[in-house]
Amino acid sequence: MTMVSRRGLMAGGLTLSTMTAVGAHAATAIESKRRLIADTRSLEVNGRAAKVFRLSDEAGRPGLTLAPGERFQVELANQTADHTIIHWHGQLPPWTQDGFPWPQTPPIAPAATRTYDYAPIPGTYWMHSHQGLQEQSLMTAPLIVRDAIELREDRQEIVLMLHDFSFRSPDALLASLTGQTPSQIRALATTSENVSASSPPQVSGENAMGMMQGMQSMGTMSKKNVMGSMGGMKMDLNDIDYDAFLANDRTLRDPEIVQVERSGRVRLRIINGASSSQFWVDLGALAGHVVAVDGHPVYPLAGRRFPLAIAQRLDILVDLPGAGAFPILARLEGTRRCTGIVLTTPGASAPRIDGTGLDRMQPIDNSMETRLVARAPLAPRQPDLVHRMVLAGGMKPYSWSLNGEYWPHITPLMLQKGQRVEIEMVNNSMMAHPMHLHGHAFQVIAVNGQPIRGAKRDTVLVTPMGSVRIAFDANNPGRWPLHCHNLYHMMTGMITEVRYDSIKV
Ligand SMILES: [Cu+2]
Repeated sequence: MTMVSRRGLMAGGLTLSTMTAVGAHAATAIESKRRLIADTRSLEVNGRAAKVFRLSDEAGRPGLTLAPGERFQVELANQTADHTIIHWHGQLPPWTQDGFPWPQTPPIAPAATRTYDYAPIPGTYWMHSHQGLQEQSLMTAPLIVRDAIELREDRQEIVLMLHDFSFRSPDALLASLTGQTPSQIRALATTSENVSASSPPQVSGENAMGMMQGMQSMGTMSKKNVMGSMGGMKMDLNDIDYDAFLANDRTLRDPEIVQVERSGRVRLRIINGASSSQFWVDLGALAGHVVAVDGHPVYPLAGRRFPLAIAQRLDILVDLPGAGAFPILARLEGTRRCTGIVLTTPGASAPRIDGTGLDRMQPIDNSMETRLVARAPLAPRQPDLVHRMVLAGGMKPYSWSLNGEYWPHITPLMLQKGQRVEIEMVNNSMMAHPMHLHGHAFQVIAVNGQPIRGAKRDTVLVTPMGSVRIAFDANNPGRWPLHCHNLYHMMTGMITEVRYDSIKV
């Protein structure tokens, strides 16, 4: 019981230092399961109500926050009228608890519950539905796993979760992209040879920019909000024109105001939970240091603006320069649109931010990625196995593929337990793809053919016509999705499977 009240205090935004003494024995004090409830709610966005999903703990707070050393012992209750399945994004559970609708792990029926029990890894994670388009309707929440070192650093923790929001139904959004209904899209997946796609993988050498053989499909692309360019070619951004962008469920018309101490020390945990939108995190006048990406520590990287692809997270340490109001903005790539929260010290009033006067943001890129260095890199080792994967597709017709295949008609990437595996992802399209591998933390070891000893992550951006090579140790046998985390790319085919050969299907 003390645990519940302590977490209640934390949600109020007190500095963690006051709770450290309790936190030290919290791990042993917890024996009962956490309860996580999936249900629906009414959310007001810019004065208009919408029905959306909700994932909350037993006290009604979004998602879950686990104490240092606490196991992920959770009972998930589906109180919606739909089947659902929740994925613990970036965590490394056994594959049967990962939350993907495999035949072996079907979705949870309405009114049913499912239990989970695994050792979580610390950091900033999140959870979201992997069922249909539920993620777009905010079946998403933070999953924060604290560790003892963070508690000792005496910083106020501020979670900032981003969403893209439309009053239109997700089905209607998808239909407007494809010109088809969801059932027609499923039928399309069975006739993938009708869709213009790149030729099978023909990567040669390390230089992805040599991958120009798929360029013939680009002449067919046209789009009203085309932005940016690459060598004179157009690149595509922001498939959907959203009604709003949310920061902790609110827009900048009425942003969340977070009380902070004068000269306070904070840890921002920023989660891009948007379905199809990528942002620049903009600290404004503040200077910050990125200390973790996708939950995994990196050597501190200083800056004021940081790219945040779909599904990625950033832990940023900020030391406030005294008293005042400090907006923390998330600015949509390729536009002037933004959302955010405001940190205010006692007595300071929050400024009105309407986004006018802001400059248009460039597309996000991998300029930060190449400067990140993992604090706990993989041991140097030659790969036992290298898979090459071509990312392709376009706006007309709206469909996206991996190695020319469309889910569920795919050929799994096979591997064996104990192998060091590398995957070279080559983007043959004019859109960036945030690629997510379930069940493993990978290290980014090359960007656009340039070798790096980069960050460990679970989601990495592969820029238009660019390439990224990742490495991981095959240490978690199972069936694991590897997919683009743009929901509409995934739903039109851009997902495949990484499968251990020991798994019988
Ligand atoms: Cu994509």
